Amino acid sequence: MPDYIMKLATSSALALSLFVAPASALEFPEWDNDGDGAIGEEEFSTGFGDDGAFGSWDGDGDGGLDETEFNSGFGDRDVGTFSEWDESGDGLVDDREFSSGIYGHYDDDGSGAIEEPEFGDVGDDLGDGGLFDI
Ligand SMILES: [Ca+2]
Ligand SMILES: [Ca+2]
Ligand SMILES: [Ca+2]
Ligand SMILES: [Ca+2]
Repeated sequence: MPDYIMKLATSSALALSLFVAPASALEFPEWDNDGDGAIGEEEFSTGFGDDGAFGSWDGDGDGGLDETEFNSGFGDRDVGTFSEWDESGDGLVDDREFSSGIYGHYDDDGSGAIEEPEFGDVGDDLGDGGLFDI
């Protein structure tokens, strides 16, 4: 291949790469580890890592959200009632109940998985400091 074509190819590849947006943490395919077109509960919590709101909402650090912590965390978001989230009924939403509650909240159609359109809502709720930090 003549030199000038090589140069052209190289420089246009460079130019192209400038237009490719950096990978965002909210790219659906990156969360869908097994590529089945849906985000399972495990993939979901992996995606969030430690970014969940749970720790910062647990004001007294007892490892669970009582009703006051729960309500002040969600504010006036429509996520259902505290008792729906507290599956064990012990008056605290622990981290497991929290993540399954969050998951169920986004699984709009109750299919047991978060598909790409549902995933869009996750992005809408994700602030700079993590989920619901807006
Ligand atoms: Ca998957
Ligand atoms: Ca607490
Ligand atoms: Ca509980
Ligand atoms: Ca679903």
